[in-house]
Amino acid sequence: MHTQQSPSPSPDRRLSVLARHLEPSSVAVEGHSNHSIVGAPTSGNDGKQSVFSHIVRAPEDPILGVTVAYNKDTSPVKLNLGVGAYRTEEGKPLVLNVVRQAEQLLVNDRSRIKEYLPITGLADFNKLSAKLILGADSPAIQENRVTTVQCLSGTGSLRVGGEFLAQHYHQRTIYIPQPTWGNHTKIFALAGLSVKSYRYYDPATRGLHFQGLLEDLGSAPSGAIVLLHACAHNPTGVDPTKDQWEQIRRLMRSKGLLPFFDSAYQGFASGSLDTDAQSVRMFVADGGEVLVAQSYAKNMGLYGERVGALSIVCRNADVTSRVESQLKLVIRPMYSNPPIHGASIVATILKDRNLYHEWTLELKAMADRIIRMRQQLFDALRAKGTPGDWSHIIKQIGMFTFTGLNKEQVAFMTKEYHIYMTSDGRISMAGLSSRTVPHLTDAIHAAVTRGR
Ligand code: PLA
Repeated sequence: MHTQQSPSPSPDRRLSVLARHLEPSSVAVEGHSNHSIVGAPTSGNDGKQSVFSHIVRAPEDPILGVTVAYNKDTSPVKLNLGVGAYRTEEGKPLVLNVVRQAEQLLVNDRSRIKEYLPITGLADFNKLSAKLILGADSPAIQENRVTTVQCLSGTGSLRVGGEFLAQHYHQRTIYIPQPTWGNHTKIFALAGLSVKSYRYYDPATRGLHFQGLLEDLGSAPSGAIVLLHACAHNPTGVDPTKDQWEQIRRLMRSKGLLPFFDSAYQGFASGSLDTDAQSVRMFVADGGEVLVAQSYAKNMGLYGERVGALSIVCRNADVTSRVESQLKLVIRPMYSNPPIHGASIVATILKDRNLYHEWTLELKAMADRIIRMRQQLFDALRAKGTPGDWSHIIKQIGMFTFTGLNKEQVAFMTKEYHIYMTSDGRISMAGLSSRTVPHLTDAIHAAVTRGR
């Protein structure tokens, strides 16, 4: 046994231990007799089958698998419009200027340490995140009715919220829009909720199926949870109008349905952080309870840093603090506490007036470029005389266009044009540039006129 005084093993000894582990004829581990391990099903050198040999190969993820296929393609004209990740006009990933500045400040600050964060994450980050989504002057925040916990981006925030509800909420059914982001079903089902859907999109009008939505939520059992996309609905790019949100709110409150907002694109829909938070704020303003999952993946370009937050707005401060105490019990056995770096970047930007302002400009520039891509693609299809009404491309908002192209047309475009997108016909407008619009236009034209 090593004590604090004992010297660490010499490099030679470590090497010999390593060599013994690698040697096929010996599986002995120091301090253990050989025969306790030889012949064990996991020993690997006895010609026996793997204990995992029954495992069947899983399919790739419907969204992230598109990137896997794209990476394997060697064509110089290949184009990835699958995952919703922002690209510049040059087709390159973008690290925001403000993020670079914040990182520099963090590196220069010698007082910064790498200790564990609390289970709930970085306190400043949590406060600022709640303000960002609920509004700086939100009465709910002032009345201490909001608990916010830092989670692993949007996905982790949804999962923690789902786990909390499955353990502590009386109604374990969640209604998700049809269609929705593909991961929603799995996140909530694995959290232990029963997942049902409500009508959302009407393929005939390529718009909101408002009547269907009201009917389905109207017949949901009292207390059911309802997943709502705060803005820039994925994959359809179709959001309710302000009036429609108000009707949804009234219906949900009258039936005691519990809203769970997924806010993965704040600032990306309209270019304004406040406008894109309007739906959430309407539900908080009536004093009722709300859950919100926030992601900084898209609006701060922090995809791989995995920064997000779950806020639960409750009726009063006392309930709120009890809810927070239970959230900690949900988080601790999952990943103990969240990572420090990404949340520090966000907090640095949100609390500095100048950085914050600069961020809003960079965000607006990204949103505007996406909107320009919509116009360019629409104009190009019109100019080419491609059959069909393509006006939905400029009407839809956010990162994606739900083109209406079917599975076969998508497969054709991938095979013949090396254009990669999800099989439901969703394209990430953020992956498009003026340079690639003509190629996409040719592909769409060929796909829809094929066999005519
Ligand atoms: N919620 C919605 C509606 C999303 O579209 C996404 C990401 C998330 C949550 C989760 O994002 P995060 O965990 O990275 O914060 N959707 C992407 C990526 C952009 C993905 O599928 O993971 C998409 O292409 O749909």
